[in-house]
Amino acid sequence: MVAPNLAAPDTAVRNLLRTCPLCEAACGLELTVDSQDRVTGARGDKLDPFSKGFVCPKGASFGQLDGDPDRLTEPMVRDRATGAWRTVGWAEAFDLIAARIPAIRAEYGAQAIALYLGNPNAHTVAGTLYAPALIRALGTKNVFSASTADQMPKQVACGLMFGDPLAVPVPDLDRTDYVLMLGANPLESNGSLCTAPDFPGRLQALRARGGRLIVVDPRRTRTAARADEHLFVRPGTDAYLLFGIVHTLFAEGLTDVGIAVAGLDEVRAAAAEFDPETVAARTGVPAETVRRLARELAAAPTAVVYARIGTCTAEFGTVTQWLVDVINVLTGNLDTPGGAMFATAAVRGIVRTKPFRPGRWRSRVRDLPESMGELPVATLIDEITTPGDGQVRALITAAGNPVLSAPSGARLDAAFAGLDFMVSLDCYLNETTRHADVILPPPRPVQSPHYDFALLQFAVRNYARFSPPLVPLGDRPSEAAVYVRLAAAVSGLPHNPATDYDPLAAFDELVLDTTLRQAGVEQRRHELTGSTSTEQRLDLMLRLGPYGEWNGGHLNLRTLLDNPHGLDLGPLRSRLAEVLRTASGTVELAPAALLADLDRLRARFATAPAEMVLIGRRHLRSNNSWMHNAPRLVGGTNRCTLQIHPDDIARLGLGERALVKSAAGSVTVPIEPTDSIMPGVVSLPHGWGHATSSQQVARQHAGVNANALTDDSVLDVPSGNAVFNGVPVSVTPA
Ligand SMILES: Nc1nc2c(c(=O)[nH]1)N[C@H]1C(S)=C(S)[C@@H](COP(=O)(O)OP(=O)(O)OC[C@H]3O[C@@H](n4cnc5c(=O)[nH]c(N)nc54)[C@H](O)[C@@H]3O)O[C@H]1N2
Ligand SMILES: Nc1nc2c(c(=O)[nH]1)N[C@H]1C(S)=C(S)[C@@H](COP(=O)(O)OP(=O)(O)OC[C@H]3O[C@@H](n4cnc5c(=O)[nH]c(N)nc54)[C@H](O)[C@@H]3O)O[C@H]1N2
Ligand code: SF4
Ligand SMILES: [Mo]
Repeated sequence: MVAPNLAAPDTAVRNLLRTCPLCEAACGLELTVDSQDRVTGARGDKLDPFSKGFVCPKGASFGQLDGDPDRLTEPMVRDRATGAWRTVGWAEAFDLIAARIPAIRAEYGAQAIALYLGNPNAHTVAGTLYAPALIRALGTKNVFSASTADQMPKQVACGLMFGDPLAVPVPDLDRTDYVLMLGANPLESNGSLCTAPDFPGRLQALRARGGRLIVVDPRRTRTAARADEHLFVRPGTDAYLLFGIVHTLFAEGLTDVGIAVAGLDEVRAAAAEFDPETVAARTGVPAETVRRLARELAAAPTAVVYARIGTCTAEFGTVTQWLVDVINVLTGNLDTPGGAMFATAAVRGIVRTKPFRPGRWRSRVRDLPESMGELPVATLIDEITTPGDGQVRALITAAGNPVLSAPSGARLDAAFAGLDFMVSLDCYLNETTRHADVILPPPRPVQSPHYDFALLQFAVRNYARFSPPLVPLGDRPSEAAVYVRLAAAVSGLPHNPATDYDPLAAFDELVLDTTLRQAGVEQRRHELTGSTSTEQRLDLMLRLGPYGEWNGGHLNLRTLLDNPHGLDLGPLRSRLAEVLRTASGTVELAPAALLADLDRLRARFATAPAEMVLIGRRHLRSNNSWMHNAPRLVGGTNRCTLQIHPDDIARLGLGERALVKSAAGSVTVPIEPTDSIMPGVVSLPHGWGHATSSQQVARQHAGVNANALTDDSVLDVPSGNAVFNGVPVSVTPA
């Protein structure tokens, strides 16, 4: 054995900068990369003007996630007869797909092929810029994504109120005096639809400057424990609570609407029946508290209501999200500093000319409405298992794990086994991708470029940062190239590169041409820079954006490359007139589609609440289903347990494990007694249930699939969103 020469420094070790792609906070990271291109360390980038050195345990484990030995490095093909996997070359993998998908479409039509796009697509350049090419190529209405298991209620509510589902106002965290937060736990999640690195620090700063934080949650979470006040609320009843606040604002003459709105009288009328006394019995929040919240929101110099996943993935998700912004409007806090504001990202989102309209088409089996080009993921199972014209026979999943994340997860597991053909674009062989015929692995994050096209639209401060790939790709295709080649393969177009043909560059050239022409700047094509066609597209979008060089500003790709720690673009600014796309040209305070959902809300009010309901939970060292394979992130408090109040344990005579049953299924799970949860409520984290995964570490901490319990037959009607919180269950000794 040769002793390592410790005296000679490894000159190939370098510190490199990159945005963290692991959650919505978009923190700057400083990575240590060794001579073998392995990431051996990750710290917060102190010079990032937005995250200022903040890092969480996931970001600090970037190296373990990036270098996970279970990550797939080559395409995998499954032999259907034996179930055995073999690795194949890229050309062969795409040839196989090209041989099957077009044939299935020719025989059964375009609807026979479904697409599911998972959450990490929101965190990759490939998912944002190139997944749309695959959607277009497939031409199917059966497009599903994690959005209808997540934020679609917010987008539908904003679409109806502001005319644009991407116009989502965010709390102006750094300037507000008062935050009423419902169904969010940013101390664990670091926030969502609110890009705010070091969310915990920002909340601490709010309180330090004399502001107040009120948290409404059925659990006393870490966020609640740090708030000025925590209010326990019965799961699924936030709409009643918010209506109680709206009622009080009108009843006590506390409204102060400083902007042009339509529908004020209709909102007042809708809130009339939900007086604080009436709603208190249902929500568990006393009437006097509801009144006080209304008065405090109205009296605070600036205030904002912010509600997230606990209120979105609930039976009245869209109505709740609507009421959040109704209150922001009624208290004069929409589009004003310290209130709920719209970010001005350096790259524009999709520019919409007509008002948002949901339900342009409907799902085949359950007749559920499309929103933003997608059908509710809760009905993917029905489309696969219900025979008839248009039945889904082939599926492509990209960066998604619906077996663990969709409401019908456990049933999807069985349904996927019955598909004629399945392709997964994914870095792991896991609970979902094990059903694929072909798995196409993306490169490691450190080999991929990063720009937060989506998340910076929801940032609490205007900011931009670009990270080029830090480690060469070698002979693997980028994830962008995989998307484009997949799109070509399913279309029967040339999908493999040749000496004179690069599918990715050809696609980008087309996009560049079209965009240049539409913007009337074809003659400036030569000014674009970028070492890849993807970078040239980013350069063009930056130049045409609100701060862009071709738009009276200074920003282009070069500016971002010259500022590798990121660029601060200033505090949020009022810009409602720019974002509004409603027919009336004003904020629609009482959209007909939402008023129409109130009958359902009233009907639920008239029925007795379930005795015991299930809610979800997130842990700091976890992210949905796919980070349980990093040894640093599993174990300790990050475990799949059922949180339950000691009174319920005594009442139900529970021991160490419990059998939890819902209308959809059952699981047996260890219980975790805690008085931080309301009696009558139990909480189970999602993303577990790894018994069938090929991820070695995850399998040792398998846990159970919470989505064996969530019921795909119950939906938030206006958005079709899945319901994960407030699921009626029974809990008995196991
Ligand atoms: N019960 C319950 N269910 C829930 C929720 C809940 O609160 N409770 N939350 C919902 C929410 S908010 C969400 S967002 C969804 C998430 O739903 P999904 O997106 O379906 O689930 P993830 O666990 O995020 O799966 C991500 C997949 O992408 C792969 N992956 C990771 N990085 C990359 C990459 O860079 N490229 C590619 N191609 N693949 C990658 C991983 O291996 C994994 O298979 O779950 C939803 N499900
Ligand atoms: N560490 C970690 N970070 C993550 C993720 C993760 O899995 N782990 N996932 C990422 C993703 S995809 C998302 S979408 C975001 C989500 O980010 P958040 O919205 O902050 O999500 P959670 O941390 O699940 O917090 C939701 C809270 O809602 C509460 N709740 C449940 N039901 C109700 C209800 O009916 N009413 C009210 N008022 N509260 C309720 C729960 O007790 C919980 O505390 O987090 C992201 N960040
Ligand atoms: S908070 Fe999110 S973005 Fe920041 S380091 Fe953690 S995982 Fe990464
Ligand atoms: Mo999410």
